Amino acid sequence: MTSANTDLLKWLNECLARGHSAESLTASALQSGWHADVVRATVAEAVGSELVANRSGARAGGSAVPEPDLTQAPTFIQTADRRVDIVTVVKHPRVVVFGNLLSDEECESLIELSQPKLARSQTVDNLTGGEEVNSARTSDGMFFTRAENPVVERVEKRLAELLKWPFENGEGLQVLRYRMGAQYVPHYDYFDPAQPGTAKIVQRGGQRVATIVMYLRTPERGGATIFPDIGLEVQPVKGSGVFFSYDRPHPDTKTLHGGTPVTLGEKYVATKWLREGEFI
Ligand code: PD2
Ligand code: ZN
Repeated sequence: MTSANTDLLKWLNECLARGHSAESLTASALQSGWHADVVRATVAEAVGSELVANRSGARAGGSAVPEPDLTQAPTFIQTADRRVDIVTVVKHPRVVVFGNLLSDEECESLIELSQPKLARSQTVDNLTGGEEVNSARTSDGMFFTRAENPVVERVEKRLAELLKWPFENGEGLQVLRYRMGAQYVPHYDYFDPAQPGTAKIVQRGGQRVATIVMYLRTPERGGATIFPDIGLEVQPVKGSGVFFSYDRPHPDTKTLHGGTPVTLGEKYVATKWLREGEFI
């Protein structure tokens, strides 16, 4: 049996930690001239150890989940292009509030680029697996495809690195606009396994395992993201974001969350949902 190569293993581990997928790294290694058997053995070893590392945050029976590296209790994480602040950390549910996640220019570009497609928000219909207008969410929304434009791609790459989760496992970025009075009643972001439409939805990349809601415009009043099970309220401050993960599609993850009504001004967010596997 061919064994793993130490240099290649080191490089693979670094790239996986930055959010690159095993598939794209395999292709790069082959292109650089590594022997296919060596690549296969080394990727298998790197992916195996990555799953073990990621699983340390998951509970028995749960999936591996995205997780920023907070092992040294850092006050910030330096990504390739931005120093992101760690503002608040909760262990269970895993919630991390990031400051300085997006620049003002990125927030404004995302709002501007979303305008042509903004329409009354739709949520996935659990019964049919299709989409429907939902009275529980009174915002307007649209989806970008992954890497649809350079700003979206830059933000998505930053998130992959920050959360140590493959870029390819992310759904397209969603932008939501909440006008005065608009809200998002408390819900879970995972797909309910008891619903008949879920089987179809999870064919594309598996379950959702984490969410990051990024604030693009600060309303003057209201619009907090709330976690009723733990009494947490995150203020929607432009450029910051709230991340939370759920290692199983179950209320015991305590990830019930909602957006309180905007009572003055207007709130914009961009939400990124992360799947277990590649979202095609
Ligand atoms: O905009 C929010 O605060 C919010 C709250 C709950 C967004 C989402 N959920 C979401 O996009 O899933
Ligand atoms: Zn949500």
